[in-house]
Amino acid sequence: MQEILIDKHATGDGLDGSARLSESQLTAALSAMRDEGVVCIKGAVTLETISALNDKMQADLDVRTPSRKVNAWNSLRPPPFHPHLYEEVVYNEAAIDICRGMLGPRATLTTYGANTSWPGQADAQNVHRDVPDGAITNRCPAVVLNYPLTEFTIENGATLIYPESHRTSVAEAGGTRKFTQAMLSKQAHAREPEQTIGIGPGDLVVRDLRLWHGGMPNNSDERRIMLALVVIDPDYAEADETGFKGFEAEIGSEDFWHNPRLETSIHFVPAGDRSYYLHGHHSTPPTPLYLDWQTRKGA
Ligand SMILES: O=C(O)CCC(=O)C(=O)O
Repeated sequence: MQEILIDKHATGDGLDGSARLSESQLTAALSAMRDEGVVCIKGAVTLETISALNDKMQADLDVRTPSRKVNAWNSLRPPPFHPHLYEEVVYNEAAIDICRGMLGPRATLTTYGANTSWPGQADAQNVHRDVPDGAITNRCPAVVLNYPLTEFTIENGATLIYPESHRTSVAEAGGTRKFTQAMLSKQAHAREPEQTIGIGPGDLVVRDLRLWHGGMPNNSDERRIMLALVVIDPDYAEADETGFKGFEAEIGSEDFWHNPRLETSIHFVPAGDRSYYLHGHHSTPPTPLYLDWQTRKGA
C-alpha cells in the first residue's frame, strides 16, 4: 500500500485545519487509487482528535455490545452529535480532495460508521468487497475512509487487503460474498495481499469500495476500532452500485453536516435514548438517495 506523508509545514493548513495534499501528492494519491485501489495518508488527523474519539467509542463499547452474529467485526457507530464531531475527520481536506478526484464534485458522505476487531476473535473474516458483484466498470462507485483509532498490528488483526483487486470480477462467487480458494490464489498470484500494519492514530486509509479485504484474527487483549466513512458518487447506477445511501445524525448538529466540498445524506433524529447509533449494523434511513434507490429497484 502506497503511503503519502502529509507535511503540514510544506502544504499549509486547509479550510478546516486539516493539512492538504500538495498537487503532486494528490496526483500520486489518485494514481494509487486507480492502480492499486487503496492509498494511505500518514498524519492526516491530529492525535488529540483520534484519542478523544477512541476514548468515547471504547466507553460506548464498555456499556453496549453490538450483535456480532452476522458480522463478528461489527461495532457501534461513532457518535453523530456534538461535542464528538470533528471537521478534520468528517471533512478531512486530503480525503475530500481524493474523493472528489475519484467520484466527482457531487461526492456524498453516506455512512458514518466503524468496525471493531474484538479480542478473542480466532477466525479470519471472509475476504470480501463492500459492493455487490456487478460487472466491473471503469468508474469507481464509492470509496471508504478508514481512520484507525489505535495502532494496527499483526497481533490485533490488522486488515488483510488485496491491492489491485478492485478491478477483478467476483462473478465467480455467485453473489455469496464467499470468494473461492481458487479466486483468492489467483488474485494473490497477480499481486500479493498485505496486512495494514504500520498504520495507526492520525493516519487515513482510502480504499475503493470494490477492493478485496477482510479482518484477521485478534490475538491481543484490546478492541481495535477503525472508523469507516463511505463516500459515494450519487450518480453511479451500475450493477455494483452500493446500498449505502445515508445515515442518522442528531437534531442539533445540522450545521455541522453542511460543507461546500462534500455533500452528505442524512436523516436527522431526536436524541432520545440514542439507540439510533448504539447498534452495530448499517441503517437505512429514508434519505432522498435511499428512497430513489428503492424506487429504481422497484421495491
Ligand atoms: O476491521 C477490519 O479489519 C475489517 C472489517 C470489515 O472489512 C468488515 O466488517 O466489513
